[in-house]
Amino acid sequence: MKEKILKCLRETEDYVSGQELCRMLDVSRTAIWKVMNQLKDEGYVIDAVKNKGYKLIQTPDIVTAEEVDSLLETEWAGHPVVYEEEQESTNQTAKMLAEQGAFHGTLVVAERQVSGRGRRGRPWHSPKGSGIWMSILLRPQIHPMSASMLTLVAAMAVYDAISSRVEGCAIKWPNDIVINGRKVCGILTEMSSELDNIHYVVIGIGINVNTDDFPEDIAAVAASMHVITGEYYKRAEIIADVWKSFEKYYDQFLQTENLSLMVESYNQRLVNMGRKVYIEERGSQYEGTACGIDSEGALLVEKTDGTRTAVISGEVSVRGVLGYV
Ligand code: BT5
Repeated sequence: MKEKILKCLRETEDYVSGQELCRMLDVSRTAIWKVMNQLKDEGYVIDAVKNKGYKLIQTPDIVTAEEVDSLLETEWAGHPVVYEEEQESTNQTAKMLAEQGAFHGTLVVAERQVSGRGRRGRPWHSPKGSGIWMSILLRPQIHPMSASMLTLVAAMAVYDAISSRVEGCAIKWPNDIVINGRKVCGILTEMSSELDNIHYVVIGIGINVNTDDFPEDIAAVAASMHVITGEYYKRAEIIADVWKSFEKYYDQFLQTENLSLMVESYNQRLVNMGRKVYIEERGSQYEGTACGIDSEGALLVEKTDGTRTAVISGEVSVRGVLGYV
């Protein structure tokens, strides 16, 4: 009921009468009054005027299920939203829910992760109150070999949401979003499958939104949207934008089971494009020039001897010759 009331307050410019809310939601005035008080406790500023009703004046920067749900404009992505303030890792929670039979589209959101993870178990800094730490559960009817492309599909969606607020944003293949060469977002895709059948895929997304400072070990590579622009952002609005875009790109991906419908746009957003990159792959290292991705999501690299190779994401690290990008 809380998210329905929030949605209604959001969609109405003027005051919404208590009576109308009662009628719409088929509940008592006392029930409405209680929810209004809960919302105020959570930081919403609501003006209540006798004989006029309620008007939403200001919303807090929180990522509760009700806040996110009242902003989502998606058909399936983010339905339902599962919020728990503190979690080990939202990927972990999403995998657990998947094992219990949760639906395609279930979105897990945390305010803080105690044990956020990147690829190969690397730690992901996920402090309270400043970032977006979320994971979506997907049950795609695709070949397991195609699943790694979903990281790139998610990167397209996150790029849309960040670049509509901050200039200078780019994708660093395969799983980062960078601004001015610093990492603002990382994506971790995990899968449970048989050889030819996917049980589920979990895409975890971490975005540094309002983070002020970073621990020493990542301070040189990491940044937040706030550090770059000086602005503060409402995280739930960004979450809603990410999943709206994601549905669009996911549809395009399913049409062809590859990235051919977005490859051009992806390459325009690619920070590595035309740049020297240093590749570390299964014990071997080489340099080359990145020439964009192919429709399967592999990074095409021209080696110094002129030969071209397609680097598949996974057990590979790509960085700039002189540093992170
Ligand atoms: C990633 O791994 O970039 C994937 C990160 C995915 C995080 C999300 S948050 C929600 C969900 N739940 C999880 O537990 N994970 C996902 P990788 O490419 O391996 O990069 C990891 C490296 O990024 C670390 O070794 C650090 O150097 C750096 N790093 C750690 N925390 C960071 C942060 N907050 N911002 C920028 N860089 C960070």
